[in-house]
Amino acid sequence: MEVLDARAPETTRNLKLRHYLAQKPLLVILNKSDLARPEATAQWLKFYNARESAALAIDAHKGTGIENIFKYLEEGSVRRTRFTRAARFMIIGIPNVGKSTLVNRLAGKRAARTGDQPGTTRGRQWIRLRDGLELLDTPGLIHPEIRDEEAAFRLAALGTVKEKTVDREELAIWLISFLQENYPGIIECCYEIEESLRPLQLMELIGRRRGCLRSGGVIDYLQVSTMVIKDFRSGKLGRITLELPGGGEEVETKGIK
Ligand SMILES: Nc1nc2c(ncn2[C@@H]2O[C@H](COP(=O)(O)OP(=O)(O)O)[C@@H](O)[C@H]2O)c(=O)[nH]1
Ligand SMILES: [Mg+2]
Repeated sequence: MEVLDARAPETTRNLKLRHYLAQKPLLVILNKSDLARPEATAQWLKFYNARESAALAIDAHKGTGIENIFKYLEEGSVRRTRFTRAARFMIIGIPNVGKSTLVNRLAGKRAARTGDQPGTTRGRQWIRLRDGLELLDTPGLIHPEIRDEEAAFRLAALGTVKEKTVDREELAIWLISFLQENYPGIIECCYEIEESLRPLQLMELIGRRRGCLRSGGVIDYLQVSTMVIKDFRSGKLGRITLELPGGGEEVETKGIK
């Protein structure tokens, strides 16, 4: 299972994974769907399901959609490949997409931990879920692929890359202009300011409104940036998806119009 952030599925995806998996089934999980725009998530599900992978949208935090994962595992392609031992699967994804949260959700409280080999204390542990299903307890961590500048901004907005990868003030400016263009009215509504201004002017207005000031009444742009990014990540700005599937053959991505 590859866990993606539903707000930017292609950007948080590892394009080489399919190649490494060879013929093994891959289930794409669009996690944090509670923070994404529902219509956009529906488009992404259609996009992935029409291609090589099955895809499901979930909210691992609240547990929404977890039953569908079990349904897929029990009835889907995993079952059709005749196996003589438990079907084993693992969770893979870039940092912060919710892998650990999902492991805990799937394992629940009653999960039995079973060592890979008796007597070994180190090494991997398999968590027995339901009949014939075992989950590797440690999710596979993969590095995000930073394909271009826009992707870097999306990854940074989602908190999946190290803070120093993208300048925080530049990120806030990118986020504000993305929202102005694709989600008109959101800034105006959330910060109670007129939004048809340049992003930097909006930052100043937000700073004044929210009291992000340094001594002498100077706007603290870093503080404003931190707040805007936090408001996006926590869902305070609403349900926002950062990219939609492109129309062409190629897996291209674009903003929401
Ligand atoms: N809103 C929301 N937050 C989530 C969801 N899944 C995980 N999180 C949060 O995202 C953050 C990262 O989750 P974690 O499981 O540690 O990600 P990991 O780095 O991939 O293991 C944590 O603060 C989680 O509570 C979800 O479906 N919705
Ligand atoms: Mg983790």
